[in-house]
Amino acid sequence: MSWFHQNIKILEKIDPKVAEIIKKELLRQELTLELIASENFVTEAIMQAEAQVLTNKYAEGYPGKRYYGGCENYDLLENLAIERAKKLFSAEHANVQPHSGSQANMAVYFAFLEPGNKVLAMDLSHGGHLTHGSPINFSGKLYKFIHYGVEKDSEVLNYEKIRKLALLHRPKIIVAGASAYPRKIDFAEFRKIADEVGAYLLADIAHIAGLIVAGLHPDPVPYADFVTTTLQKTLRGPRGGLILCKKEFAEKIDKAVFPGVQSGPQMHIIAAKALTFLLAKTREFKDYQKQIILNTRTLAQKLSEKGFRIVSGGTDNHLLIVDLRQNNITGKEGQEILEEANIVTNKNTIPFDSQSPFITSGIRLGTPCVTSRGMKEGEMEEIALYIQQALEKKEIKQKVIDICKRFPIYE
Ligand code: DSN
Repeated sequence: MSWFHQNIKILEKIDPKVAEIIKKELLRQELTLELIASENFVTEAIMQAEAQVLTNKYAEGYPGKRYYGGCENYDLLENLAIERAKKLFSAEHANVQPHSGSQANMAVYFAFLEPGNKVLAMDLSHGGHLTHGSPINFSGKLYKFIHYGVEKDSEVLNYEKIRKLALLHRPKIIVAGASAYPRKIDFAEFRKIADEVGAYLLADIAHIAGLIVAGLHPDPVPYADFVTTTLQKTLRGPRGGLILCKKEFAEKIDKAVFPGVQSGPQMHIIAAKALTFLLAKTREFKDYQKQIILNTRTLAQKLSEKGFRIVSGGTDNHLLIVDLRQNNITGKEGQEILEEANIVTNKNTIPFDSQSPFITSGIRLGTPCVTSRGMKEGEMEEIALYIQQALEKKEIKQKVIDICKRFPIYE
């Protein structure tokens, strides 16, 4: 009997309804091609770390300075996670408590900005993130964000234009990072701009953290004052956040996380974070990240050969954006048609999109999940064909199920 079935036995007896939904979800994950760029499949070891008695404890504060008794094991655990994070990223200081990437960003803003201060960040519709100043997010409501975007023709960042915006607006923080940008980000260039205007530099590497620790993307740690990330994407860890910073900012960052924006840390998640940092130092992890890049490049190339327009002409990382305008369907329709064929994607704006974020003109595809299943370039070629055939409304669901069965997630 598999690990999964053994671990759900008690729940099945006590709450069969919830257990049934979880079992249905396992089947959905096993039988669909998951191409959402921000998702991944954790190993059973990560799930074991998350599902432990550590969930029972309040450990507000930090190692050696807790507000509750009985925290000796939590001090050991949090110190272990902190030391591993610092070593993995070669960072001076790490805070492993943020519950999410949004809360990690919130803590940095809270530590170094006053309401109304200016921040320069990437436009959400060009690939940025909600917490980079969207007017419907706390960031855009509390602070005055100015946005840079990509160029209309090349669809890549123009650092000279970003510099000019920085000189004009003199932001207090510059945010470098994205959730839908398929190209490399030049953090050294961002540092120069930040220095010229006296701004702090925040690198939000939530999407590309795995590639960075594997040495496959420029590293922001030597350049940025603060680096934030999630662990559940390319890092293949639990859902949660992390902040790295220079030693001189450590106290302010720690105070901003707790008691500034959070109370009790989720210690069971911190156990899984510690394990993620350990695994990310292995040769297997580096090979996995290399395969993500090979797979994404192959998927982009094969789709392009089939006539699809890929935003910016390709990809350097784990994701690509497909512009569906010439296929006469919106991103929303594309996502829905693909889902009918068990291919899971998300609709995504393309730069200068005329459609709303709810409709969009594109879809975002990423390969971390299918790479975790063991798929390689040959399978990417198959997937590109299935995407084309599904969007042409051909019946290919069974073929998608067959390829998924060849690459089980949890044996
Ligand atoms: N929702 C994540 C993404 O899909 O990129 C970012 O928070």
